[in-house]
Amino acid sequence: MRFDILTLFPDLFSPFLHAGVLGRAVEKGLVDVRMTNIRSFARGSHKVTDERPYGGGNGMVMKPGPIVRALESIDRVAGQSLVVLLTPQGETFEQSMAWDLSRADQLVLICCRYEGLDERVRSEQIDMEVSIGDYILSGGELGALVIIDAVSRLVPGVLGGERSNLEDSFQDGLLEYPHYTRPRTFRGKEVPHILLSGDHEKIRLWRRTESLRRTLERRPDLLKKARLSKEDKAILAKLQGKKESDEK
Ligand code: J9Q
Repeated sequence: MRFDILTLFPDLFSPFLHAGVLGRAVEKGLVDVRMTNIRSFARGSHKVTDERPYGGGNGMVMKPGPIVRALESIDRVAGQSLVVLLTPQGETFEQSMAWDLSRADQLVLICCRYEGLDERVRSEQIDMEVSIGDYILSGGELGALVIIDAVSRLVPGVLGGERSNLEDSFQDGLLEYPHYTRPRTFRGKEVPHILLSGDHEKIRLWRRTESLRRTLERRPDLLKKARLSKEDKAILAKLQGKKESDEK
């Protein structure tokens, strides 16, 4: 999987690309990340990359020239190559989009700064616009890192044997159950006794129930898309009954 990042701040990326799972994937050559500094494609002695907007108003707009020349300098690999713009106006990034993007051979990620990109670049050169969520950032760099991290984990070989069921299915779209490890008693609090029972069926049922309970309490929106078995629906019905009586 090849990522090309177009940015005015190439120095922001390095530690993320060289630590942990992603760092190992880069080392192994499973993921290739290249950086292009948009400023290198600006002209004149001042290397200006932004300009005041036509029509007036606050803020600056990224000049079309440097971005387009930077984009034209990228060598496009064979197969599916997508140019992605990080922008608050894009489709919201989520795990299903990470899976879709992981099928590409190359993602060219454009990190804009300032108020945004000249509209003529956006409409002509961009395949896809992506937002990482509804908050205001200083630029697209954190979005590019989020995409690289989430997508790389789905590239075959990157997680080796350690791909958890969690990520294969996003736990069927549910939140994770609570986890415990040694010691058995920590500051007076015990591990739930079922987890020490050795009864694998009971443990499975407990974990599934806690997963559903958490999702119902914290992220009921996820239940609409979740893949639920008959057993899940029965557990949920029970939990919902309880929840209603708790609220009374
Ligand atoms: C470029 N706020 O915000 C959420 N996803 C992306 C962004 C963003 C931003 C400003 C500039 C991207």
